[in-house]
Amino acid sequence: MELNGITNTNGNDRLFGHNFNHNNGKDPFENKYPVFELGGQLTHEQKEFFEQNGFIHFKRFISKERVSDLLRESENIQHEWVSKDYKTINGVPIKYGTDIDGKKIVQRFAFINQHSEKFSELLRDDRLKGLFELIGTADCRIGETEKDGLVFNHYINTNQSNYSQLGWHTDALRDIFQGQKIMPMLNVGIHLDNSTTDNGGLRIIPGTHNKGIGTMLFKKVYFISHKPDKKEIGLNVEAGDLTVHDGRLWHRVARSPFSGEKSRRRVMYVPIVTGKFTPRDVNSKPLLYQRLISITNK
Ligand SMILES: O=C(O)CCC(=O)C(=O)O
Ligand SMILES: [Fe+2]
Repeated sequence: MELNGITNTNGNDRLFGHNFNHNNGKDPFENKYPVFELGGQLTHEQKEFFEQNGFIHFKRFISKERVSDLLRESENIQHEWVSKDYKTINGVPIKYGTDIDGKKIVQRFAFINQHSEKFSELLRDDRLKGLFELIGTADCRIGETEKDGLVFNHYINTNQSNYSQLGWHTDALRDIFQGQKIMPMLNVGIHLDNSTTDNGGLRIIPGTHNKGIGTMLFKKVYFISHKPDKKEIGLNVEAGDLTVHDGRLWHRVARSPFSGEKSRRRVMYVPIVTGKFTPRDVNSKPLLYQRLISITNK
């Protein structure tokens, strides 16, 4: 596979677990694409990689201690939402499911930043503003009150889980459902579990972000198709890493071939947006894509 001039022989053989426990001394989090550190300002090399591929991976954005703290905080918020039986947040359906111990859990939180200082503080990190340059317009902002705000995804593969995968999609399609022109946007992922490609996880097709509207609309059947693509790559991430993908990039979340604890994967996303300010509030109604995510992808 061609990836920014790097030949990726990556592993379809590594995708489904053949060498999960014995890496022959290799770092299981190594990737065939270059990884970076996120400072205050992007380097020329980082910008170029993103422009060509539509995604970029930064190591160790936050510490493991901070990750644990955020996971604990999500459990507190989950406890509140489950006990109060909230159905939606700002009109976005909450996805509930069951954990391996039979406990009811939240598998997709929207606007979690509006429910805790720890999450809202994370979005004020100055390094995130450095990413605005990847869009380049003057009015870039973190979508704290727009789209789905800071989303917290919790995938687990059990019989009663409602969320173990997510079909092919681009995030920019949401603008069409909102009746708006497709605007540039970035989706920033903050990963909270270690996740290697042989345990499911994010799959992207590099370079599909700038192939025009036909590719964006019709490359796959939105949210329904789960079939691996010849050109897809998986990302090996550690808890605390940050990834960015262009809103028009095709991606999916593969189900873990394992079940139970080993399949657990928690990752947050926040959009960086530009153009018309479209906040959501308690009176907002679900959009079609929000319903689709909530009813598909078991
Ligand atoms: O879980 C992931 O890594 C991706 C989730 C995603 O694509 C989405 O929520 O739109
Ligand atoms: Fe997505």
